[in-house]
Amino acid sequence: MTSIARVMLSLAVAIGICAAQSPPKKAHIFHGKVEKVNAGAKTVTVNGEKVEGWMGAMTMDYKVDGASILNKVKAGDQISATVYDGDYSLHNVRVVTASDAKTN
Ligand SMILES: [Cu+2]
Repeated sequence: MTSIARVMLSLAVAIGICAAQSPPKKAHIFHGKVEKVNAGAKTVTVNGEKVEGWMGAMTMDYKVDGASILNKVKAGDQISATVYDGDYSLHNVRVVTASDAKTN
């Protein structure tokens, strides 16, 4: 075997091992109402609906996948987000219905 072939083979094995160790996590869609934005802790307190196989209906603090979303949501907003098995943070948060509350 040439040294190039040897390198290619070990690379292929390494990639194969990486892929085997990180199977795609199951995604769920989360719906809830924002109770509070905790800018310091970079979390949002959300009254969430039950997500089968992920979380019951409850109000709790969730981490978000980027701090910028904390400026886009406010108390009273209905949001949806993508969540993954084994990861209790909210990804790709979308405001579904903005709160009527005046924020000036
Ligand atoms: Cu919970």
